[in-house]
Order: sequence, then C-alpha cells, then structure tokens
Amino acid sequence: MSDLFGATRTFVARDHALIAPDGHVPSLPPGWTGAEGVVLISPAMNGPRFCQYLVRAGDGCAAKPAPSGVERLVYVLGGEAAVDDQTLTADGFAYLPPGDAGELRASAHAELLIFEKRYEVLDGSGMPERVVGRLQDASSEPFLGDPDAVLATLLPTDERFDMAVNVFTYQPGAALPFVETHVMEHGLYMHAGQGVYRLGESWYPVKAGDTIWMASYCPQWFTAMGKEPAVYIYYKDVNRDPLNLPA
Ligand code: UGY
Ligand code: MN
Repeated sequence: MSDLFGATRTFVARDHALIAPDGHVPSLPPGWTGAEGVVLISPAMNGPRFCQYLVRAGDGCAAKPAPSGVERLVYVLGGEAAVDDQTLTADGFAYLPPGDAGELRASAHAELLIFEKRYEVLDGSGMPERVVGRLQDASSEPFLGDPDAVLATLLPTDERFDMAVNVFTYQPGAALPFVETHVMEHGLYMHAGQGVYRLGESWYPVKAGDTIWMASYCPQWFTAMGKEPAVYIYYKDVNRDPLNLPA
C-alpha cells in the first residue's frame, strides 16, 4: 500500500495509533548529538502520558541525561551503545531513573528505542535504581500458560517502578488469549515478524518497524502470522493510582 502515492498504513485515532515507517519525519528531542531520530508517541498526540522515539546513531552519538524528573529506558535494537562504562549490544537495555546523570553514547549505525516518562513519586516507596540487562537474561514466562506466547519482563515489578517494559515473542499463529481492555496505556514497537493487531474496532496488518500507541481502555488483541516469530517491545504504566492523572 505504501508504494502507492498518497497512501499509508499510518492511522491516528482518539484511543490508538499505528505509525508505519514510511511516514517518519526527523524529530529528536533536545539533548542528542551525532544522531537522527523520530518521536513516534508523545503527549502532543493528546492522550499519551509518555514519549517513545527511535534514534539512529551517527558518529559521536551521545545524549544528555533526561530532563529533571524524567526516567528513560534505552533498548538497543541493533549495534552498540554504552551507559558510563557498561556496554549494551543488540537486545541489551538500560533503565535510568530520574536524576541519573549516566553518560549515554552509541556507536555509528546503532539503533535505539527510547521510552521516557515523568516519574511519579509514590509516598512511602523508595526511588527505583538503575537497571542494565539483556533480553536473554530477563525473567521470561509463557503468557497465561501458552508456551507459544512468551513474555519477558525487563524491569523489577515492585512499586518503586512506575513503568514496565516487556518483550512479547509469539510463534506464528499464537495470539493474545482474549481482547484486553485495561487502565494502563501502551507504546509498542514491532521488532520482528508480522501479524494482525486489533485496536478498538479496527484490525490492522502490522509488521517489523511499526509503532503502536494504545490509550488506557483501548480494546486490544494480536495474532502472529507468517513463517517467523513476531516480537514486540512495549511500554506500560504500572503501580500508580489512576486518580493521580498528570494535569
Ligand atoms: O501487558 C499487557 O497488557 C499485554 N498483554 N498487552 C498487549 O500485548 N497488548
Ligand atoms: Mn495490554
């Protein structure tokens, strides 16, 4: 479809969005040097309470710490990056809590997926710490007992953390077991494979490179199709009182 002029799979609705790569326009937030990138999900869409963007590193790629009060998760899609002296290779990640002054750098041609959120302090709970890890070492489980839909959880799940970033791997034909509708919102990056995503009342063919935003309460369902596994990396807000919505 996208090789036909004037056409795209991109669709932005009140409670969800599909952003296909053919529509990407360079737009990095301040603080990055030696890189280009595109902000794919942000509060500017009227709804999201977080930011999701892609970075393609050039020579000398480096990022200033996230703005005050903002937490950042960096997932390496390809190539190499580093936080201080900790090297991250493909499928490595670093979670930097608010106030973490770690120096983030990436080698030329590295591709990074970034999630950023204004951290919400929870009375009586401590602050989260920096987490650096690799997908292959993360805790992984069959989703609701299905060994063909494996969910890896990258971050600790205790109440200090107000965001989760997970990686879902589906064998072809595997599916979410029911249409989910929940208070948490999602930002999703299709990392490999393809399938069909139901978002609200619409069904979208999706494939590697696509981005999806799902608002709180957007009914959602996925099935993987084709010959290879479908893998998506996704964000969700967790562990906070829904009465405390940011103004
Ligand atoms: O964590 C989740 O809510 C997940 N099962 N949602 C999704 O994959 N759309
Ligand atoms: Mn969900």
